[in-house]
Amino acid sequence: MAKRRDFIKVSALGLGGATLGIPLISSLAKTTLEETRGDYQSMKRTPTYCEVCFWKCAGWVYKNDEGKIWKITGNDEDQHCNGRFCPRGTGGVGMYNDEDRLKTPLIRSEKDGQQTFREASWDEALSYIAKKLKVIAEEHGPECTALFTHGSGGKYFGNLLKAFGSTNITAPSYAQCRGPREVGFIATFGEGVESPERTDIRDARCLVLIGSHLGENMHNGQVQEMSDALDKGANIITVDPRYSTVASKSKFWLPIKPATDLALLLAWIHVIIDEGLYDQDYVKKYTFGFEYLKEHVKNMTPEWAYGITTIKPEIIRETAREMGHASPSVIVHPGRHVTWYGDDTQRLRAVAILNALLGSWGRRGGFYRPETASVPSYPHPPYPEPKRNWRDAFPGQYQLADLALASGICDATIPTVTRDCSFKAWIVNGTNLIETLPNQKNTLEAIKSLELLVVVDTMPMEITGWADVILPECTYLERYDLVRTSPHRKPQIALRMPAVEPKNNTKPAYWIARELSKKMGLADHFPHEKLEDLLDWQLKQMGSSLEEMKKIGVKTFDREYDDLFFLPDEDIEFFTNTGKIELYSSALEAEGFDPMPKYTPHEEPQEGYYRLIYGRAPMHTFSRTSNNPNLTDLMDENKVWINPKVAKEWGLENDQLIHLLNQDGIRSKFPIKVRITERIRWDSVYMVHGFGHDQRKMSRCYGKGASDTNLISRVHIDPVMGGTGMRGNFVTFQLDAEEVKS
Ligand SMILES: Nc1nc2c(c(=O)[nH]1)N[C@H]1C(S)=C(S)[C@@H](COP(=O)(O)OP(=O)(O)OC[C@H]3O[C@@H](n4cnc5c(=O)[nH]c(N)nc54)[C@H](O)[C@@H]3O)O[C@H]1N2
Ligand SMILES: Nc1nc2c(c(=O)[nH]1)N[C@H]1C(S)=C(S)[C@@H](COP(=O)(O)OP(=O)(O)OC[C@H]3O[C@@H](n4cnc5c(=O)[nH]c(N)nc54)[C@H](O)[C@@H]3O)O[C@H]1N2
Ligand code: SF4
Ligand SMILES: [Mo]
Repeated sequence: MAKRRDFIKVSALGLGGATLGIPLISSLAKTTLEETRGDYQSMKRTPTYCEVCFWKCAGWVYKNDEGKIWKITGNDEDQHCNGRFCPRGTGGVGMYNDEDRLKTPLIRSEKDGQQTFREASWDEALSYIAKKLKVIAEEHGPECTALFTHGSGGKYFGNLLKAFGSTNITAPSYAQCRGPREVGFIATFGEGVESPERTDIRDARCLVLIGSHLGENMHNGQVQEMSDALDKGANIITVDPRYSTVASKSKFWLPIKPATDLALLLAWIHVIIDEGLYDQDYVKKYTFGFEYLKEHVKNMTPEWAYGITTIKPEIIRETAREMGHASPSVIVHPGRHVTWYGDDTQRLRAVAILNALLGSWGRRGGFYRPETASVPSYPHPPYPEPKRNWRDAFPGQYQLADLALASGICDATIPTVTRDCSFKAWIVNGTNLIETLPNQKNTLEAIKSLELLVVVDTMPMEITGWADVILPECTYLERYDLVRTSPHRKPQIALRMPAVEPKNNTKPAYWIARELSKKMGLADHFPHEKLEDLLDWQLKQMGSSLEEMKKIGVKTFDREYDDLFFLPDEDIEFFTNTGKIELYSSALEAEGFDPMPKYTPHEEPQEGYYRLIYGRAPMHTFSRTSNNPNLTDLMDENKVWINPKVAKEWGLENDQLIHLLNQDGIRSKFPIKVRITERIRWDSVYMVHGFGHDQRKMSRCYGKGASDTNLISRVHIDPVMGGTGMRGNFVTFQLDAEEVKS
């Protein structure tokens, strides 16, 4: 068998090797050594899929003779991870071990005139919620309730909410993340990119990454495929104002001026058409609007783009040729967190158009057609028809949004004279909205207008501090969940089952939702007392069983059709109005938007201010891992990256503590250490998202580093689909910072 590359090495890509990789390798290698001594392979193991991020890798949890979790590793059969977990997944056991976890239900109450939480039994907490929801439904209608969710429990609470009479179910992974990408690609190809992304990176000959920092963005399978592609000689073009880890592995690094990517994309389109580098047969056979596009980009030359992007014309031409020569095995990566400047759907349209010209959609080394295993749904009574939904708060707007907007529901919770759709109750499951939605003042105003806020979480995060009732869920290592059925090259399912008993007085979301349904008179919608019963029933219909899945963890099915890629000359009808790939978008035009993307300039920082940009660190996921004992060992605070030229002007030194002050006069709650580096442009500063927690109950991460969300008070809404552009904020420095006392 070929020797497998160690995943950790992948995270140590290039320059990052010196800065990120070494501590990562040494510290993980240490635990791995200790663990191997125990020969974990002979230990008892149970299957799971990881909940440390939303790539959902399937793996095994090994336990020693004392029943202690010893190691979590990947399942070899799993397409998401190919047997290898990332550092965060390996460290997932820290979520279980964290002594700061929520332990029992809590209800907001008053003591000596002060608000506080008191411990409650599950019965009391759930009765309290059911009673409140009933009153709210009688007074305002059940449609006034909303569910914010990110993670597995969403399905159960979603079922409950729909049974109750509300369809306002939303996740921040849309309007704060990949929404514009899905809308831009659906407008072009009639289909979205989905998650995991349908990118055939392993066979790509050229990969273009536009602010998509694979390697720091540690979505497992993609990073592995990128590493394989590099081994096979693929070239990477990275467009990023920051010298990211992947930039160091790239043939070209284009340190673009932030907020100008659309100009670069249009100039690339110009060159590709002008020099005939596009896939002419493909364009002729499958696309609509080529002549309009050609006319549209006629004057968008590299020289034009140079003045906007600061990228030299010859580099724009050279990189366009690089893509053209690799066509169709070239991916202009759609990215994932794409809510940047408010014109994001149009930027992603340009990305989609570029891929269409290069003929990469439906081609090997480009984009494949994923398939998803279909799991039978169980019979339950019909849901009531809601009288209204979140869209009523935005008449005529965001028609192309195919999912509910978390930020939209938040906005529509603040009562105004024009809006009669104000929400009165939120159930928040597995999303730390305070750190997740931009404009914290707005989020808090919405929360203060609520009659009921229920938070289901594992940790005492910021959002729990605002709850009326806190329901402690057990971690993914202590529960069953529905089988994972994500789209991939082959249809596949993965099982999650408990490796250990729930700690303290915590419960799985399924149990919570079902018990609540009983109190609300909606138990008919949860016919299975235990999730295992439902799983076994579903699995048997699919030709497997719970027993089998406990042994194998992952099961792969054959594809229904042999259509991973287009066949040569195949006739294809795309799900667009014209049945073609729309270079000219009829759907956008019908909604009154530009049918072809246009560059419009964005605001620039004033003298003494720098654009605030943010991203991921390989060993953390948003704010959810900041207190994880295993992962804080690897990184326990963020630093603000500042260009040496700027640092010199301000007299800053490495590791000096400073405060950041944004354009609206908002000061970072906590100070942050300076990191002086050539790896960031002089007009921007950079920090990792997920730090600067102000919940004292999280003992390891309280006051460590700064929160980008604190400073993102200005939001540029995407008029097409309502995404929240968050990179139009600017900060300056305040040098009067003092160490935070924990
Ligand atoms: N400023 C800023 N805002 C951002 C981003 C950014 O980079 N910067 N990124 C955006 C993006 S791309 C996304 S996808 C979103 C992500 O936003 P969120 O999904 O809100 O991410 P987290 O902040 O990690 O919050 C996850 C919450 O789930 C809890 N949790 C963890 N495991 C479980 C579990 O098993 N059960 C339950 N019930 N709860 C659990 C955690 O304790 C935490 O409170 O944020 C968006 N917002
Ligand atoms: N380790 C880890 N991996 C993760 C996650 C995590 O929390 N931790 N979260 C996952 C999720 S839900 C998501 S959505 C993804 C997000 O990951 P990605 O979509 O890959 O990246 P972002 O975090 O949006 O972008 C960060 C990069 O954009 C660059 N950038 C900033 N402004 C501009 C600009 O104007 N133009 C260009 N070209 N670049 C710019 C920044 O310098 C930075 O390198 O990561 C996923 N993977
Ligand atoms: S990429 Fe890492 S954190 Fe995300 S699901 Fe996979 S192992 Fe878990
Ligand atoms: Mo995301």
